[in-house]
Amino acid sequence: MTDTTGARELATVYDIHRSATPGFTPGPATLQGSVKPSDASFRFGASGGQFTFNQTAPSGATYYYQVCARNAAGVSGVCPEVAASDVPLASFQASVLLQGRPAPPDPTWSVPLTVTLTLSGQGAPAYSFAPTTDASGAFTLTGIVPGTYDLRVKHSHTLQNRQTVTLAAGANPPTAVGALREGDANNDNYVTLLDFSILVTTFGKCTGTPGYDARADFNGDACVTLLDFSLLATNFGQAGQNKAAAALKPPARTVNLTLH
Ligand SMILES: [Ca+2]
Ligand SMILES: [Ca+2]
Repeated sequence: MTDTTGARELATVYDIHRSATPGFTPGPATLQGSVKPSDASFRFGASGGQFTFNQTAPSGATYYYQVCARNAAGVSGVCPEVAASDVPLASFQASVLLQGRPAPPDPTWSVPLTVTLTLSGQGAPAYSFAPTTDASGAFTLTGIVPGTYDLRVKHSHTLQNRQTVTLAAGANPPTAVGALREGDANNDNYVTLLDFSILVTTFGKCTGTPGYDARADFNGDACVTLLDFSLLATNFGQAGQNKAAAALKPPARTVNLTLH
């Protein structure tokens, strides 16, 4: 809320009241919280001073909020009122393609992912999810404020895919994220010699064997074999899709990978 009335420097506390009835009379029963000058980011006495008051209210109704200024002399007789209603939220199903696995549906297609949604033009993600795909590589995200987002999807040993999605309120059409490229054993969003080194160390081993390192099991069959090496070799030298990390792209070079 923005304080646009005069004499704001006289207020020492703002009380926030809520009711389901418009034009209600604020009192102890309607008080939801108070904001004081010491609260972060609120500049008392400055022109255009703002503060934010977040509250999760029961769904399905419109609520009316009043903000009353208060100081040692008492409570202001003028308490501006605003109405707040449910924001209709968006949901959508997305699916990834996973490399080196049997045709779906197959249990090896069920994997944990790191998924973020970032509002276009923003730096920090608005949402972070950790879904597990079903046996066909699909997952569903819900509870999202409609808008246009950068969708980023990564598995711990694949490169990241990024694309723009525009979400409307309610269920949206499915989004195909595409193939997540395998080979990023150390999860830095590049397939480099560092990943090859991890694979070499655990090559020929299966789960349960001392020294087995699942980070190099790119095709999810619980062993590190030539199949995994082949996936790494296919994607070697590539980087994930991530505008923010473009400056970190490693120098181009040619490397011959040989396993003995
Ligand atoms: Ca890597
Ligand atoms: Ca494998």
